[in-house]
Amino acid sequence: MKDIKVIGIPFDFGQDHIGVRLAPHVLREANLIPRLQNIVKTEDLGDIIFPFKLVEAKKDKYIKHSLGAGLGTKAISDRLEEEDLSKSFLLNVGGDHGLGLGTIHGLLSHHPESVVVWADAHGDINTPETSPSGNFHGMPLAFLLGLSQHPHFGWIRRKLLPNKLIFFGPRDLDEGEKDIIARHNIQYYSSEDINRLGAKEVIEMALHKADPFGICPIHLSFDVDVFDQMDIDSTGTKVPYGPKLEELFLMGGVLAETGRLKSMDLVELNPQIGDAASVERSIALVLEFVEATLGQVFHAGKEKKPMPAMLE
Ligand code: Z70
Ligand code: MN
Ligand code: MN
Ligand code: MN
Repeated sequence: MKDIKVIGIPFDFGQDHIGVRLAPHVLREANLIPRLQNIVKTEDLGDIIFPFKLVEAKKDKYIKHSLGAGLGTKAISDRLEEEDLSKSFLLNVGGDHGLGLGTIHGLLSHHPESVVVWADAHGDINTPETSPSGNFHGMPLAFLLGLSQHPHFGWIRRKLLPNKLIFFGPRDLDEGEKDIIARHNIQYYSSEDINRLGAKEVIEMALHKADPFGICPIHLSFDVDVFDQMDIDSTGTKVPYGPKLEELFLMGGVLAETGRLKSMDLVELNPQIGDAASVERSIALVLEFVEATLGQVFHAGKEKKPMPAMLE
């Protein structure tokens, strides 16, 4: 890989907070692009444009904003499919986690064998039938695995195999999600597992099971609510008892050092949640994480980057 491509995805049909669509803008304002430029040549591809969420005249039975979510994720997938990613790392800046259906579906056209690490406090694997909320950001994996059908998602034509999916850090799963995860034997490492075994050990074990020969490209779908609620405030659904900060940074580093981490989603940062100081702190943490992880993607084995100051 010789450069980074950044694409803004202000997709917010997956939940009811409006602020997530502002995250690509505020991260650019906080110098995301120049900071990545310090690592390696970085190209900003701009934003994918979505219509604003309208109040629905008639609520879909199971999925809120299902038309926007269906058309929006298709637009994301199509956009990623047409992009030349042969020599680039792709950073997708959301938006809510519903966009993961679009990014991963599009990436599977480039790398059909991809392993997906889903770092999240949640499972995001509800079907419309098991969802307690009707929020699409709790469902993208059910569509990606082919477990859900819905008229607005009839465009889906690729599947992620359950043995290529790894959950990292979940601690707030719905009953229906637990069933699905058990039934499909999906790898699952709670924050308790991570704090007990260590992120390095967990990721190495998980990658070995998903890809014993160590040849598959890796996509990291990073929901910022995987951070403990004490570490991040500006996200819609904070959950306590998250993995330690250092374990999360280590996870990014271990993935980077495989040399196979090719892409990443960064989702659910909401700059309209929290007071000014906590918004600033949340943005700083997210930037540190991206910078540390991509620094290791491009400099693995060359020089050791010091730990970010906030972890010392
Ligand atoms: C719940 C649902 C969720 C993020 C909340 C919550 C899902 N399982 N995901 N916040 N990021 O409504 O399906
Ligand atoms: Mn999520
Ligand atoms: Mn989440
Ligand atoms: Mn929410």
